[in-house]
Amino acid sequence: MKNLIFVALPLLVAGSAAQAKAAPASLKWGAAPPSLPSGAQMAVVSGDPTKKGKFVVELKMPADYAVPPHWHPTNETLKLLSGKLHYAMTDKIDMAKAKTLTPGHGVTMKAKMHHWVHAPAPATVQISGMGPFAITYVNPKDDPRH
Ligand SMILES: [Cu+2]
Repeated sequence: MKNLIFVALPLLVAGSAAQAKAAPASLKWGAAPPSLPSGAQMAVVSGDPTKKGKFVVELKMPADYAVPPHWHPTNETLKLLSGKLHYAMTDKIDMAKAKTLTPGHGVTMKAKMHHWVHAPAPATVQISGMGPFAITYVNPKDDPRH
């Protein structure tokens, strides 16, 4: 019995350390950059999306939030952390062509590939790629910076 306790304790410690790494408690949330439609919150997990190099951010989208058709100069990898996310690689938002991500699942949008996303209910998505993060809207009228 004594031996079992000595074996179990380090496992517990290792387990909680891994959990802390997966879900940083100290994320600093703020309004998403003006290149994204207003209403979303963003937090940097690692790196700096405005600089050269690898970055990871999380984006919290409210219900019925969409990022209209757009593309990036580099690959963008999305991983859904919570909620539900519709997406497709088309030039117009077309729910009939949408695929659905559920938590734990992801997709990589290749550089320059046109795509859009829509959250029917509040969703949190992890976005990773190589900075600097840039976004060009297929239809300039969709660009919230304009
Ligand atoms: Cu994108």
